[in-house]
Amino acid sequence: GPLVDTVFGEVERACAGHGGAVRRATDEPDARPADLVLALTPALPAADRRPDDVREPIAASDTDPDAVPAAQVDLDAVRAAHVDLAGAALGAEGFALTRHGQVTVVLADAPAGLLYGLFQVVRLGEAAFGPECPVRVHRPALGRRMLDHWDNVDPHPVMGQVERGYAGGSIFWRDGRPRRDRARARAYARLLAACGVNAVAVNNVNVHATEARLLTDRLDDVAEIADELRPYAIRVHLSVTFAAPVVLDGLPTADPLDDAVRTWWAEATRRVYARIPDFGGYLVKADSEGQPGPFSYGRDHADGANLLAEALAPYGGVVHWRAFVYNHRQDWRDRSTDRARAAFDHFAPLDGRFRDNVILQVKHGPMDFQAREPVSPVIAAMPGTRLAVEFQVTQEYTGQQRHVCYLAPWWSEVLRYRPWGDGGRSVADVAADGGDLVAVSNVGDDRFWTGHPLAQANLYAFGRLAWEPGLTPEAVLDEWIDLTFDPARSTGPALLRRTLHEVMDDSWRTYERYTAPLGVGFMVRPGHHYGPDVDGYEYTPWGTYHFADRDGLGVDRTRATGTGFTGQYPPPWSQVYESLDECPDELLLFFHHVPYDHVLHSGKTVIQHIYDSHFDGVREVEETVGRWQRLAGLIDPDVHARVTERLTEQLRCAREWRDQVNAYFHRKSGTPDAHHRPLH
Ligand code: GCW
Repeated sequence: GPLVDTVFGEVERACAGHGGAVRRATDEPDARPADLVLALTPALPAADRRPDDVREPIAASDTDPDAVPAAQVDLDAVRAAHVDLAGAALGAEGFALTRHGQVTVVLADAPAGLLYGLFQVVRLGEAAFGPECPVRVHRPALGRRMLDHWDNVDPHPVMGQVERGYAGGSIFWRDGRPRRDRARARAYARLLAACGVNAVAVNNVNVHATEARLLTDRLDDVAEIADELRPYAIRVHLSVTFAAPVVLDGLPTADPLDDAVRTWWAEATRRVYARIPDFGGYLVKADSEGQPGPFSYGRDHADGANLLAEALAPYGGVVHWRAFVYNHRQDWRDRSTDRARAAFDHFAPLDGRFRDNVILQVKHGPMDFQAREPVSPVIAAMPGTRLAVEFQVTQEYTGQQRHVCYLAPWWSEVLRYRPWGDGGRSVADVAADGGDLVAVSNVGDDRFWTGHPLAQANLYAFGRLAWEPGLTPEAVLDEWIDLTFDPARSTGPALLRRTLHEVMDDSWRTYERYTAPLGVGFMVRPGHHYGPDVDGYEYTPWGTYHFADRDGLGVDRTRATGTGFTGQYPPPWSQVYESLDECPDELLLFFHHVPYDHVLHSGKTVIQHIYDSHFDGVREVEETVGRWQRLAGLIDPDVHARVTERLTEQLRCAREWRDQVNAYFHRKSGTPDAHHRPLH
């Protein structure tokens, strides 16, 4: 099939110019259909290789007299020897990587497994061909590892081609049409498969007029993209508007319980599958930030999601139904409404009512992709519902791909968090149990894919953590460094690797230090969300407040005296967050309103922490700028120049954050800095 063709294409490409040869046993008359074995031997012994031979896996070759040509490997013997290793079925995507004599072998039950196995060989590079090659079975923890593109077909007057996109235009669409850059689309599919991503939503969750039509008369455009992604085992999903029957076909209602509406969705969905048989399903943002939804008809979100699920069920499709539902027109004077509560309040009571092909897609935090938030309590509240946890790879609130901000440590913390305390299941376990990991893409038509070249690491890390949530952020970064910069070929491999770790490992915490303090969030410029504006959202309808006054700051979300949000968590966290003594410092102002002289676990007062962390954060960016200079000459000059240019802006912006936040709290509190630094 096409996937096996892809694998062979990849191997042929790797062999090209290395004297390698590829033998495709599956083409032979006596081949059995289930024989998915990829056997690879290096073309030359390591000692004889030129530097540019080192990277690629080489299939069978007769240029090395000592190497056993992969083509001569006895496949039955390989299977027999490794049956124990594979044990249970490898599944649709799993593979076993092993060594058979001098031959590196990938075993798979299905073609996608072979593809992922090949990429694992590429990841290991030279090591895949030595005796130290790690022999093991790989199966993805999460069955669906999905990227949501917030891409518009017609550029939006405010948001442009990509909503919250910081990497140029859309990779799929340009000025109302598909881009039709096939090579680029293929290269993107290959990149995603190499990261482990297997599903993509091709348009923005805010579905405007043109994009609504992708479901019907513009379906060919979606099919075109599906054709490009399919050879790399990636399925296409579509964001649809809940009002589709009304806006596309003039039905009088989109009421989910109306028979004509149900028939409409059934028919529309039938046509989608007739055109795209492996279509993944629908993604829906309903009753959220102005998007239409079931509330308009007096129905709830289970009614809404089940309507689409019913239409998709005959074809095996799924609905990703977003839980990002809150009142974005709240009165800032109303202290009883708490945006953090909204998703739980709307959805937890519906647990058990969703059809089994509904996946409720929950942002990982209760607010909105801030640099620090607690884990959303919805994740622990819906045992009878399939959940997808949503991350944001695009750096809307984390520096917009102008700042270095390696997000894997943040996601890793979230995935390891145990909502029921030590010994209980983790967020990764909950998502793996019938659910997904989903992220908002950070890719555009930028020549480095992601605007900031180092932001590629976030895309890579998302895919890798979705495959294997237990990977450490440092290990993932090492993989990315190897694949991207190929230190083995550089003249300063140790310096290159060390510097990239120094620049990136802690960059998320650095970002946190110079922006909003102690989990309080926002303080960004309204609208575009870049740069500091402490009171920018304070008196707006968006529900994102810090409540700073002359005495203190933070949001009281306790049960005792606040909004009661802490009660949405199961124990022990309901108690930990409620308690001023137990609440972790980094989340203090998310859960509590405290005086400036409140003493943190760190021993510092809140106000002194604000000053210190902002000075520290900027100093760390200054160090990053210096470190990056050491890499001049060690990496591609264009990449180096692009990052240098971004770092200049990051430093400017970090200083602006420091000075605005420090000046603001100095003026509010009247408390001087213990170290007498300028507060402005
Ligand atoms: O963070 C907010 C963004 C919106 C986005 C929304 C969402 C696509 O500012 O641009 O809309 O979240 O997640 O739906």
